[in-house]
This record gives sequence, C-alpha cells and structure tokens, in this order.
Amino acid sequence: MFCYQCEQTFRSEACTVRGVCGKEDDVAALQDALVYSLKGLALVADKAAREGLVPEDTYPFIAEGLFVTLTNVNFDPDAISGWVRSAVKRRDNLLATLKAKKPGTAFSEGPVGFIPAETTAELAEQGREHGINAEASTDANVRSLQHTILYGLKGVAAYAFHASELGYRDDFVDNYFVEALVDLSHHDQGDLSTWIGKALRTGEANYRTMELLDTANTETFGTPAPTEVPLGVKAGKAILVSGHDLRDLESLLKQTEDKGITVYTHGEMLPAHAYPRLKAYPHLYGNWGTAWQNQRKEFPEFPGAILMTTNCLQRPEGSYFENIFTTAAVGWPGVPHVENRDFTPVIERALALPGFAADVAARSVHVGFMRNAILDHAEKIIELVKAGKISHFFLVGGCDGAKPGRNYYTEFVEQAPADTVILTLACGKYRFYDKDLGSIDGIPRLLDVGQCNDAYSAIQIALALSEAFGVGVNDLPLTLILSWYEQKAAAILLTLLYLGLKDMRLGPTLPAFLSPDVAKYIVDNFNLQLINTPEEDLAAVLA
Ligand code: SF4
Ligand code: SF3
Repeated sequence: MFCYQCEQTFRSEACTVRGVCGKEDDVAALQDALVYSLKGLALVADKAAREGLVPEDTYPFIAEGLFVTLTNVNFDPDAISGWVRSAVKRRDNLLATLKAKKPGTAFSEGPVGFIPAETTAELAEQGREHGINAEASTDANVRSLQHTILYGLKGVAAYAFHASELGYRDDFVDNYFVEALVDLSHHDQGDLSTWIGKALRTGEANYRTMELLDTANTETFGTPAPTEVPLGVKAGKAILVSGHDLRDLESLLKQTEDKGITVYTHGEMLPAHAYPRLKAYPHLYGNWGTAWQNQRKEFPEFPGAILMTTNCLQRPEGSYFENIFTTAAVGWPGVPHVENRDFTPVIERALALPGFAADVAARSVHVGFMRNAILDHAEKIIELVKAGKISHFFLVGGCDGAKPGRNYYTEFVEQAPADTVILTLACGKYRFYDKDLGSIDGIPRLLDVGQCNDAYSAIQIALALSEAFGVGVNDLPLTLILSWYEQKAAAILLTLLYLGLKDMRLGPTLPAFLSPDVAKYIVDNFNLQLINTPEEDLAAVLA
C-alpha cells in the first residue's frame, strides 16, 4: 500500500504496510480503486453533461464516494467494493445513454474501460495497479500537486455531501467534482504552473462549498447563537452522536423524542448545540468525551449507544463493539450500518444499555460564536481594538490528532497575552476548549466559531474586520495558527491560499504529500511557516 494523505502517516513519509490509522492494505487499495472508478464516471459525465444527460444524483454520489476514502471514515472492504461497483454501473448506464444519443462517442482514458473483478480480493489487486502513484505524473512536483488536489477534493466532497443532505446544491460545486477528476485523469498533461493554478482552484471550490454548507446549516437549523453546553451528564439512557452531519443529529433527535433517552454530542458535533432548531430538543443535553483520538479510552465508559456520522472513527474496542453504529459514508467491518436514517437499532441498543446511574454536574463550555454572533458585536470589537484593549486576534484551529507535539496549541493559548482574543474551530479546540480565559470588556477571550467547515465563518469575520479597519486581511492584527490532520484541513489550507492569506503557521508537521519544491513555493509566496515553540511564535507574531 501507499498512503500519505493524513498527518499521522508513518514516519511523516507514507504508510506502506498498514495504516497508522488502522487502515489495512486491502482497504487502502480498494479506496484507490474507488477513486479510479469515480474518475471513469466523471470522464463520461463530463461529455454527457454537454448533452444534458447526467442524472442529478450523480454529483452527490461522486461526493459521497470520495468522502468514503477520507481518513478515518470507512474501513469496510465489502462496503468500499460496493461503492466501486455502483460507480462503474453508473458510468456504464450513462455511457449507454450517451452512445444512444451520440453514436460513435469514444473514450481513450483507462478509467472508462475499467472492469471491476468478481471478488473483493481481486478488486483490491486492481486498486494496487491503479494506486495514487501509478495514476499521477512521473514528475515529483507535479505529482505532489496532483495528490494535493486529490486530497483537497476529498475534503470538498465531505462538505458538499453534508450540504446536499440538507437539499443544498450548487452547479459550480457539482461541476467541480467532474472537472477535478477529469483533470486528475489527464495526469500526464500540464506543467508545474498549470497544476499550481488547479490546486488553488480546489481552494476556490472549497470556499464555495463551505459557503453552501454555511447557508444550508443556517437556513435549516437557524442562525447559531452563543450557547452554554454542559459537560456533565443526566441520569438515564443515553446516545452519543459523533461526527459532523447535523441532518443525522436532527433525525436522531426526532426519533428519540419521548423515548426517555438523553442525546449527547461528541467531537465535531459540539457546535450543533448553538443552532436554534437543534437546541430546541430538550433531550439534546450536553457534550461528552473529548477529541476523536481519545475514543478508544473514553467510549468503553459511555453507558449507551454511540453513532458515528462521519470521521473520525478508530478501531472499535471489544468492550463497546456492540454499542457503536455507523451511517452514511462511515463503515467498519461487523459494525451495524444505519441505512436511510432509520435509527431504530441505535435506539434499541441505548434502551438495552444501563445509561447513566445519576446526574453528574460538571463545568460547561460556550459555543456558537459563528459569524453572526461575532459581527453583531463588531462595533464594540473595533472600539476595543482602537482603544488598545485588544491587541491581536489569533485563530487557533484545525484538526486534533494523536501524535505528540500538539501540546503546542494548548500552551500557545495559555500563553497568549490577556489582551488577545482567540477564535477557534474544528476538533483541535479540544486542546483548550474548557479553559476559562476570561473576557475583555464583556467579549469572551475564547470564541468557538464551530466545526472545521465554519472556517467560512472565520473568513467572513476577518473580511468584515478588514473592511471596518480599511486594511487588507493580511494587515489585520490577526494570525492563523493552524493544526491539520486529515483532508478537510488540506482543502481549507488551499482555500486560505486561494484567498491570498499570508504568514500562517501550520503544524505539527508539513504534509508528506508536499514535495520540497512545492513546499518551498508555498513558503516563498505565502510565508507559510511551520510552528515552532509557543514562546518563539508569540514573540515573533507580537513583535
Ligand atoms: Fe496512513 Fe493516514 Fe493513510 Fe491512514 S489515512 S493509511 S494513517 S496516511
Ligand atoms: Fe477533526 Fe477528525 Fe479534522 Fe472537522 S473530527 S476536524 S480531525
């Protein structure tokens, strides 16, 4: 196998025997076969779209298929094989329709002629033949950019999938999946500058997709507002919901009404508490557990059912294997997969388990400082900056992860001077989300902007401040301190580069898929820097 798409890749180079994430060699190969088969579908869809022949559900299918291959989403060989076969079936149906309308239509590209083998083992072998290195340029720098685009595309796919589940689609976003997969199929074409342009276009597509998801979430569930979320528990039966998909959470809340079950959020589901139409459910109580990488230690202690709606899933321990469920793109062999949001098995399991024996009071955290909540106080914030009471804003956000070195983010936040404000988002916040940093004239110093896709909200805040101060975003007293782990972070980084943001700090390491020359290009053009120590970085930024 060869996979280097996430931050915890072996020796910061590549997983070649077995994934550090728990992904087996055959699963990695099947994921590559899935990407290859989606390229075949995209190549046909590209031509068929000119004839208006592409079935509408093709685009969300492609998005969900790519999402399946994102880190810590799906580890189930049979499920992934099913995706490959569905992609090929869709491709062949579309090809037949296209040929009926335009006889003589022909394709020279390999993915269009790909015929999946009968067995999952043979299909994995085909995936090895069409691995990410075989299906990319022989030029190391161009290949690095093509892999960057592929990984960014997986992140865009995750966000587009969530938006489409809420009924929100956008032609630009739909068409971009086809465009990018067609580009990646023609990997022997174009030079370095062509592919740099295409990588920044992935950033643009991700920006549009995060905007779409922001609209979808806000119009469906209401404008998020600052909300206190308890970290304690209530006596009684319990379900824990993890991941990013708000539609799944809403369906589960509906299906558990009057069942005497308390629902808790986990990981990236925490910001859900801020949405009016979700927090209106009285049995959505609080947030339980910490970041995704602690689940194998924490989940055995949860006395109810657990639902994983998206990443990040780790190998379930025997002690809770019977209690955990997956849905949508997520999968683990032997773990029940909920279809069509019929959460009956999850509810039955929760009712069979003991639940919490007694109420436990604990501290709480505040969420819901998305763009509207912060911009409602824009005038006050601007006044505080002009009066010298706020000297600097930091956005300390991104993914959390298991490797050592991430204490940097906790220490950075702890050491940031008392006249600075920390915006945060995504699961990296679990390093410091429950710290009491106090407030500056009523403005909390720690502001939780939401999930990783709410990077859109953070960008809107930065743009509004830059307009208010009459300076460019790069001239604001604002520094981005980013942590990355999986491919959504790659997509967001491409968006920030597309928007021209400079002087960001990224850690804990640079992505292994950036070749030295590509990394140098980003450093030279955007002054992207690796994190150092909190002391040195704070001193340098605030100098
Ligand atoms: Fe390795 Fe990350 Fe790929 Fe898993 S997703 S196999 S840890 S690089
Ligand atoms: Fe976290 Fe897995 Fe990336 Fe949405 S839940 S940010 S790592």
